[in-house]
Amino acid sequence: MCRALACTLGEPDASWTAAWRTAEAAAHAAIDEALATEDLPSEPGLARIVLGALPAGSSLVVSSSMPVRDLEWFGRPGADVRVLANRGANGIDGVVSTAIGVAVASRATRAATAVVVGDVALLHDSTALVGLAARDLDLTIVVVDNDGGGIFSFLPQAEALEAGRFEQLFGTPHGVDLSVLATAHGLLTVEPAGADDVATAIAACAGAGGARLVRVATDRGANVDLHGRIGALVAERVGAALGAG
Ligand SMILES: Cc1ncc(C[n+]2csc(CCOP(=O)(O)OP(=O)(O)O)c2C)c(N)n1
Ligand SMILES: [Mg+2]
Repeated sequence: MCRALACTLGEPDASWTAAWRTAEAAAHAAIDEALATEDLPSEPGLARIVLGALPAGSSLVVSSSMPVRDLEWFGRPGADVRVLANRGANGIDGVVSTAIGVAVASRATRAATAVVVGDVALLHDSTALVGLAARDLDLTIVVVDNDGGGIFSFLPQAEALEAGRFEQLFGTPHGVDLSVLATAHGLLTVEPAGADDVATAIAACAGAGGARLVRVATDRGANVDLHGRIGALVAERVGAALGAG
């Protein structure tokens, strides 16, 4: 169909393509600029660096909810990493199991596997951790721990409900110490303290062999604000770049 369309439509309009490239470059520069002042680990910041932190030839599984959205919005393109996702039966089920399956399938080539998963999705599939440490796998579990379902803070009910009721029904904080959970299953764990430490931690784990957990602690409210700031700066810079072009 694409070939047929190309024949019918003829040569693409070079200025149209160039405008998209200009917008893309302006958006990437704006994302970098907005993240440059973030000292603490952030969800967009993690999405921005994760592909580049993995060894070439790795696989990355991204969980439903915010991880897959953040990777699409903020991930820096160009890395030699295979990206996979599994919606499961309902969205956040079976994410760790999926990553273990990918790691098993990658064993023959010794390629590393990583998964970026939310805290609720990890807890939903925590029985996948049973016996994991004893398996000959290269798997890095990067858990974005915002103590609940961060995606719901972007939805209208975050404003419409009284805060306590929203937390009870949507935020669902659980207070589980995920590093202790991983340690209980014999996994090595690391908790990067600063924004710049996240890439270092992932790079140190991926390809090192074994199953490891990197816990990236974030805040649901601050995450909504940061998404808003990045979006506003991207809109401003893309508008300016296209207006100027
Ligand atoms: C099996 C299943 N149960 C519940 C849901 C509804 N749901 C969608 S996103 C979400 C919260 C996920 O939280 P987390 O994994 O921590 O990711 P975050 O939203 O914080 O990025 C829930 C409960 C679902 N999609 N699938
Ligand atoms: Mg969460």
